[in-house]
Amino acid sequence: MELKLATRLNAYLPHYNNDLEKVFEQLEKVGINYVDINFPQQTLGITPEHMKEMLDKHNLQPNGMEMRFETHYLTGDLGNPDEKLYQDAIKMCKEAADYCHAIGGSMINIWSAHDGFDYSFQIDYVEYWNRIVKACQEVADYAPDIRWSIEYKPYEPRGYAFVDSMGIVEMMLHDINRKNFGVLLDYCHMLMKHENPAMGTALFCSRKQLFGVHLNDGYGVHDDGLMVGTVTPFKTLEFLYYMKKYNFDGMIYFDTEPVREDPSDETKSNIEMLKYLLDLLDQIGMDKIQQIIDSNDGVKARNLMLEFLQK
Ligand SMILES: [Mn+2]
Repeated sequence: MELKLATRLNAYLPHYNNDLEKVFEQLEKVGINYVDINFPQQTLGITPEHMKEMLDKHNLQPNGMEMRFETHYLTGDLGNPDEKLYQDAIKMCKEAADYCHAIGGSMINIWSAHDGFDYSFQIDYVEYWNRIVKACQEVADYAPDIRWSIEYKPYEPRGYAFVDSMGIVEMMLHDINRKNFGVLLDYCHMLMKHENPAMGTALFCSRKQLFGVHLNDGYGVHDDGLMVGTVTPFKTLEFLYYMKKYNFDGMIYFDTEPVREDPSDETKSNIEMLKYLLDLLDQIGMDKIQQIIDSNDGVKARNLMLEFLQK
């Protein structure tokens, strides 16, 4: 599996005076080859031509854009009941598509930070649902050559996020009904929902609906954004197993937050761990792992885990 590796630019920017070019220089040094750009924040004051030039100079491929809805959308993004704000959110996605085209990117990930609710009796769920579906159809048809994805999260910053889980996102994709709409799985978000991340890669990747992955780790309550494989290494191994099995060819983005660590040391650690875990799968062998899964035997599964540790 060819590795398309990206990482959070916001982990780097404060260390480099918010100079994107200096960040790109560092990314190239540590082995990152793809970039996702937060829209609009990280494009402000930078023409697409200049962005493309900076990417080319540092041998970085544009994956695409990550939608970031800020305080203007505090009451909701693509489902906002206020018509003006709703139209603003749709327009922002279309502008992201234009920028994405101009830099040669192919994917836009939507994390709707404010779509959700905090109180009972706060929103009309069916109306809200229909608005999100309609907005997603509109942006998908506006840029049919772009792969659009929804990144769900169970809560934070809202008490309840609207699209919060594997099941809801699949219902949503069913209603959006566009081939260029899929899902981006964020590993930490899945832990927060008590989902087993591997179940997500198996189900979505086998249906060709898995467009991207945010890899990280955490303790399941908050969006910790810890380094890959540090808290739940076996779950990470199983997550990667299904990505390999179903030939995932999208980007793996390290959505980690080095607060006290040097961002480049942290990225190198993420890449090292990812490669090590992928190599472990190869050492044991995909067929052998499949045989163990087929036996539906807890002790055999544990034996496999011990074998991973003994390699
Ligand atoms: Mn994420």
